[in-house]
Amino acid sequence: MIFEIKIPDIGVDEMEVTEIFIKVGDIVKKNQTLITIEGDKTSLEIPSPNSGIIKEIKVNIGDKVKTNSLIIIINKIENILNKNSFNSIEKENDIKNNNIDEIYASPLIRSLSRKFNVDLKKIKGSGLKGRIVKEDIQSFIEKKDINKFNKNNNLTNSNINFNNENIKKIKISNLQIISGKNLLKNWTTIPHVTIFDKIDITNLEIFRKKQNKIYFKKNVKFTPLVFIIKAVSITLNEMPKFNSSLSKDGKFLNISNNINIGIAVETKKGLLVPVIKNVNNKNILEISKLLNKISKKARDGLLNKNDINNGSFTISSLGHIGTKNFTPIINFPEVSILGISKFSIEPIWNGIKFIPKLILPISLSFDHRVIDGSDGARFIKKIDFILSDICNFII
Ligand code: CAO
Repeated sequence: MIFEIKIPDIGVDEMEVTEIFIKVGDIVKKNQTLITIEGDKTSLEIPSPNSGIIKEIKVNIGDKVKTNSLIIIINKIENILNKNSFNSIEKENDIKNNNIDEIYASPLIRSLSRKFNVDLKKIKGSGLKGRIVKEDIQSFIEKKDINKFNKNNNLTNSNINFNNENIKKIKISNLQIISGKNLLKNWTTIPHVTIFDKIDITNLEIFRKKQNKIYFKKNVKFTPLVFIIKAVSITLNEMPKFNSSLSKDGKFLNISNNINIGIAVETKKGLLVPVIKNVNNKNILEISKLLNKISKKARDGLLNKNDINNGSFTISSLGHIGTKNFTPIINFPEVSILGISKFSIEPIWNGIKFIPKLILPISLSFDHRVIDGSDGARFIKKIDFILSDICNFII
């Protein structure tokens, strides 16, 4: 008997077919995975509701499917075979299919394997009953990358011996491996321009110290970054191009209605970028509390997905360590990032004499496909204007 297999209720408008595990003529068992479909946030395996022989496959990889879309037609097995012959054909089919169904991996793992171009057949699963888990993929990629690196640098036949007893090997954390890949991609695919400036924050520092005295008893401490976040938020409101992302085809800009500022936080495992959401609706006290909360959460390894998603602009501050300046890398899909270095007293000429001023070096990297140098300069000047006269902007 012919049986039509349709997409069950997927709860979203449509999903994309990303894997097809069977071909016409294959014998499938009840509950055997037939295809995988993926949406923005999830990936689903569609199992066969019956045993049977695949008669027709109605979809191709890349097709969009909806609830009730017809995907496969099978001949139900009871009608053409008795149980014994099913068992023997089933065995033969396992061999013919190279046991593709015996790769035990969740849809998430299958989706990860496609993302990182990993052949699951080459991985021995370390999970229950040989199930492939995330760590298996990570260590596979790690090994592959080390081999590739050695090969590219002609190290396989060792002009440097990595087993040499004088060399200490340090394992790179998984976070660094993943963020390293993103940094490389962002650095090599986004045409960065970085402009540098110095901002007079003498008045800001006087104001900050005053505020810190007032709030001392409430256990609140404002670092310069809190005011910088506020100044950036005001500037983004006026110059929304900096709060956007470029469409895949590069033909239009998606301007974000929310000003969600990501803050680069140094943690033991590597750099993390938690996001303070809707900064434009927050005062400096709220920003200060949120900055403390998310940076602590990041350092304690407690950030969840909601803490790190939907950023629209990033700030990276190395001021507390003491750099003169640096070129921050844009955090895709954002189009610009602000770097903060260490402030110090500098002699500034006022037309008559040199006077000591507290000067903060900042750097703005932006995607030159989206932002012109002149707009970049205007952005920095606006931040300069706000920070030099902060009281007027926050009170
Ligand atoms: N110049 C001089 N001193 C500065 C400063 C600056 N630009 N910015 C901060 N400071 C001071 C603070 O005032 C504070 O000093 P006091 O205790 O005397 O007031 C001290 O440095 C420590 O500040 P902080 O680090 O606790 O707080 P913050 O708000 O400045 O920064 C955070 C928070 C989470 C951004 C920061 O701790 C951090 O992790 N930075 C790392 C960012 C990073 O690694 N970026 C990557 C760059 S590229 O890879």
